Amino acid sequence: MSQRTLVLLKPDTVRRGLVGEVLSRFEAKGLSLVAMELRTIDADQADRHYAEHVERDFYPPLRDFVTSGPLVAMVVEGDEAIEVVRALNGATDGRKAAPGTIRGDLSLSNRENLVHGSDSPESAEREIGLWFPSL
Ligand code: IDP
Ligand code: MG
Repeated sequence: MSQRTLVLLKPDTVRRGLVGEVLSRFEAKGLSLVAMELRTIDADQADRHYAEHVERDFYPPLRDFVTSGPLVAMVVEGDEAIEVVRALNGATDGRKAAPGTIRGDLSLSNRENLVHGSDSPESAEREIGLWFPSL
């Protein structure tokens, strides 16, 4: 079943010069790009995106991080794209993520873990509407 999902290449990916490396993994997997934009977000957009986490202890530094510089927001499409993207991303904590995954190969952090992928069809619909309202 073809799906769309929201992917963020977080500010650490841009800062570290890893946009090409990370994007190439999604492309090589066979996912299609539907939309892509370099964007610097404010705290309100961060709060909307991470609405489920705003009360968590880890959220204030996460908000600082995701607003700290440009990120790449994109919508990708393909067969079971939501689950496929999260498998490519790997576990949240880069220190524990499996080798072969984006986080497992390229991140040593629980916060600065390079990528975001929507976690369900409901999240994907909400997040695509938030980031790319014209889609
Ligand atoms: P996910 O990105 O794998 O879906 P979530 O649990 O939804 O992970 O958390 C959202 C983001 O918040 C993570 O990608 C990471 O950047 C950050 N985060 C999650 N848990 C922690 C933590 O315990 N410490 C610091 N940052 C965290
Ligand atoms: Mg999540």
